[in-house]
Amino acid sequence: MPDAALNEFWRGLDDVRQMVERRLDAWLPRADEPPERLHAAMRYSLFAGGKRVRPILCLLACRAVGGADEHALPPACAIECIHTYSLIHDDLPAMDDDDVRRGKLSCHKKFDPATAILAGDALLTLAFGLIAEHSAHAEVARLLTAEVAAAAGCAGMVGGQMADLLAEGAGPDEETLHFIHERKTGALIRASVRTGALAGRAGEAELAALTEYARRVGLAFQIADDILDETATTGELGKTAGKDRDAGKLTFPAVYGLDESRARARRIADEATRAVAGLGRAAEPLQKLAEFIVARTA
Ligand code: GRG
Repeated sequence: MPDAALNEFWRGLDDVRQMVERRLDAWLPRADEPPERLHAAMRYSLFAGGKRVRPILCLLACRAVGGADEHALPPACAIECIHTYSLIHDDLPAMDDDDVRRGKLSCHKKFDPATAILAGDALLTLAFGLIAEHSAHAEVARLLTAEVAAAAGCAGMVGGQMADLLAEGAGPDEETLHFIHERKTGALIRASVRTGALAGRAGEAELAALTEYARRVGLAFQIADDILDETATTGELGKTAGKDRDAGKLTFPAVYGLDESRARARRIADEATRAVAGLGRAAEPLQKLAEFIVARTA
């Protein structure tokens, strides 16, 4: 459970969250633009109430290296579009088959499976358009495109999802667990931090420190997610609780148990905090965010 100061810090990020919401709203096709059903579905899932952890990481990483928010907004919004697409597709009957997401009906339940597939496809494609169109410099756009493509594709999130599906019911296996988590969730979180740093024109040492931070935060985030799946309610999570265990998923609690998983998450968050200590006060918000991520209850 986060303490009062951590909750206060999380609420204090509302300004960042609202900046991202406004920009996503401006950059997405309007719901009354044809084909209205597609645009309505994209907006329905994108504005269904996500925590915006990835855009926040991107903006805080950019600030940590002295960059302007404006430069981080294209990758921050692009990554949130990709994250939302992954949730829409993950909820489909052919994947995790879930009716609830972000506390609302999942996209294919609100609309229909074909619309949900297309809404996900369109969000993924739009993401790369946002980076190409709104990045301040062509060279930065190139770096961001490569970073995001690697994180979202077969070497990252999609590959992790495939490995996750293949591992269902296979029994506890540490190596496969790490393989899946580094890709399925870790890759996009790592890209959130690294694209923020790249957009802010980080130096080599800054980028290396932030990459170390990001690897650990990605892992800590997923461990916390695995723990919450077992300990929180569907109401708290806004998605069906207890599904991982029921589906025989390879999770941290399945391999290490709940107590050891909690201890590992805290240890990894501490390592994340130390990784960016050299960046000084500018990195403090990232350090607090690492702490919040493992203490969160939803
Ligand atoms: C379908 C290509 C494809 C990939 C799906 C991300 C993913 C891969 C599946 C989602 C299933 C899942 C529970 C993943 C683990 C962690 C995770 C990504 C949780 C959701 O992220 P949050 O907590 O969600 O940031 P909000 O709604 O706050 O944005």
